[in-house]
Amino acid sequence: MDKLIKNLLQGSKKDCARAISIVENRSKGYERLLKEILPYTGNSYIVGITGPPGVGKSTFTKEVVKEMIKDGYSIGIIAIDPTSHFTKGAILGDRIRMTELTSNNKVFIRSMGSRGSLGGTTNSILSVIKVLEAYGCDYIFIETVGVGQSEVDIVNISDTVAIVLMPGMGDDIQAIKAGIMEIADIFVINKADKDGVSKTKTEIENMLSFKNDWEFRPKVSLAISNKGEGINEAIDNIKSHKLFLENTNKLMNKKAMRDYKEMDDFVHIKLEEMLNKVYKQINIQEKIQQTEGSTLDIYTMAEDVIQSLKK
Ligand SMILES: Nc1nc2c(ncn2[C@@H]2O[C@H](COP(=O)(O)OP(=O)(O)OP(=O)(O)O)[C@@H](O)[C@H]2O)c(=O)[nH]1
Ligand SMILES: [Mg+2]
Repeated sequence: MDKLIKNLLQGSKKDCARAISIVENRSKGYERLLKEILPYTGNSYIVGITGPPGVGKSTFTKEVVKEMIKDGYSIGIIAIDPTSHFTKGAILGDRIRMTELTSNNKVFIRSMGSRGSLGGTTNSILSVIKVLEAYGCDYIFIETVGVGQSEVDIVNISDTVAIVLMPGMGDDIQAIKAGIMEIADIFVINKADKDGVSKTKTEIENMLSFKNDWEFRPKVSLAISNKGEGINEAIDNIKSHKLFLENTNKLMNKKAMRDYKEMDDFVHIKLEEMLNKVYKQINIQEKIQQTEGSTLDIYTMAEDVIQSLKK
């Protein structure tokens, strides 16, 4: 473990991958690992990339990352995979269209299931972010599908949320309007080579003008990601939102919220562990099965469980 931590902090990709697996699966030693890397965390800027399926989120992210590594930044990419809890690294690069980045030393790519690999209620993404921070990522990009319905709550995780859309999504925009207004910091209309770009842009601008007391009015830009066009403008927009957060002390608040959430996740994990122990001790399953037929006083039973938890 000492060696793993040392190598992780020195930028070993292999050990970063191992450390992520440990915290993701909450395997033996994960708490110690997180505690020891804590002093080296908190320095990454988190960008959430979200939007409907197939609009080009991965292609866009890949192009943004390609530009940013030219400027010397180290980047982490987490793709939240809603379909599978276990996506093997080998097919990941293909699936999220980032094959050409996987061998780059400045880029670390990882896919995660949306509900945590243990199938529990808490997702370990905040702990995975900590590992990537310790690894030395300047920016961490998190790609999720869908807006407002994703199990991983991208707003509470990200410093900047970029919503990617494509032309001809009028109805979709209507459907997700409320959600979008709440969470978007920048908009990217990708596939600007397709018909209907200006209509979609007008729709978004109109939607934004319903509100006139923006602290930071989301900027809307166009991109043709598969040709690498419009990428620098989107990066500028991300950076101008970052500057806004820094100048208004809001960046610190976001980090504090993430810390609170991670702490709360840990409390829940610990409580769940304790609860499972108590259930085992008092043979709860058996008790419930034995009383088959008669009315079970589940309320008193629940109170007994809580009492046992307190012991
Ligand atoms: N015409 C056009 N096609 C694009 C553009 N950007 C991406 N594509 C294509 O759109 C398809 C989907 O791109 P992805 O990047 O996988 O989209 P995604 O939003 O990440 O998809 P999911 O993760 O499955 O939701 C691919 O075939 C891309 O090559 C673009 O600007 N114009
Ligand atoms: Mg994708």
